[in-house]
Amino acid sequence: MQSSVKQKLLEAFSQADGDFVSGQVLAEIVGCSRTAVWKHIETLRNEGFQLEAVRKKGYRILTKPDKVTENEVLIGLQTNWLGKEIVYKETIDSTQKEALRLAQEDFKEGTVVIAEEQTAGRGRMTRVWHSPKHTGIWMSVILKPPLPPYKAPQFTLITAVAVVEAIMEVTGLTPEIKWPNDILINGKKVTGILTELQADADQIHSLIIGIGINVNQKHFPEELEEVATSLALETGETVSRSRLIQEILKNMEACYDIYMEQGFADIKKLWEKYAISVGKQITATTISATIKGKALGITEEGVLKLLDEEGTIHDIYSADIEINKAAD
Ligand code: BTX
Repeated sequence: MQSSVKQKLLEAFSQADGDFVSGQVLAEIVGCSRTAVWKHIETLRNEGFQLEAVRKKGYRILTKPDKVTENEVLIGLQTNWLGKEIVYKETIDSTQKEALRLAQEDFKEGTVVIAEEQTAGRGRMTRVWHSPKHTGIWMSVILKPPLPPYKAPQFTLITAVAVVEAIMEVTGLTPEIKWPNDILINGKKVTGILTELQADADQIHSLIIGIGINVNQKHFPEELEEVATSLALETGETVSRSRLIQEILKNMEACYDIYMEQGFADIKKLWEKYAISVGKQITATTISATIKGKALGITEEGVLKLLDEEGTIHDIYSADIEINKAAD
């Protein structure tokens, strides 16, 4: 089935909100015969959708599979441009790698790569990101903002705000942001964000924003047990991954649009509201040094300001942050 046909069918079901849509209406929306509609419905069934067909009433969706296929994400997606093109893979090495490749192939801004499993998921500085099958959200978003490269770190912060608000909305949990790219619940990491860019000296060509969320894992490998958690472990319930993806994309689009129209100020306020490190005594480990001090906040560019014990203020562009126990 062509993706545009799928999209039209799923949008029609989404608008019907659980009610029947007649075969005739579907045929008109898609621009094909009623027999062709029936064939498309069969394809959706093969993907795990449960669809009821009743004579003289038409079709309606009963349940969606807990998968994160393009159809799963498209039905009910409330965005104007973000996520309208979904590239779905059952297994992939890294969605970052694939998104980078697609961005070079001129795929549109707003394209999202989603996988059920990553065999070589990566964090910052070639660290490994554990991405087991069917339990998490492993996705990369392609953005092409017409901005200079120094603005790129702001997108990690925009994404963190969008993800925190989506998790709050879908689960009722209250996650916190640890600068620059971790989202924690009860002190354990539930989400990592990785922003990579292709740019020349003056302008970003594409930003690839990788988002990894532990959703329904019940166990972690030994080395992560102490540091990682999942939404299911925190709520005691299974969480719909597709619903969470939809919420993230909706929030990301809204934050991006605000940012492009009004600048970073409003996003910065939200980020600071959710951040745990601001005002705390922290240790920042950068590639070249370890600095202890008080986190004063972030700048308009998303740079962390750190006041050390000698009274010097450091600009931290990238680091691992530890919040010291003796916080003031
Ligand atoms: P990071 O470098 O801040 O964090 C990586 C560290 O986090 C690892 O060294 C490990 O200690 C820990 N870790 C690894 N896997 C997990 C996990 N599932 N949950 C909690 N902690 C973990 C963070 O990098 C950025 C991660 C981005 C991941 C996304 S997934 C989609 C996209 N594709 C891809 O390859 N990466 C991104």
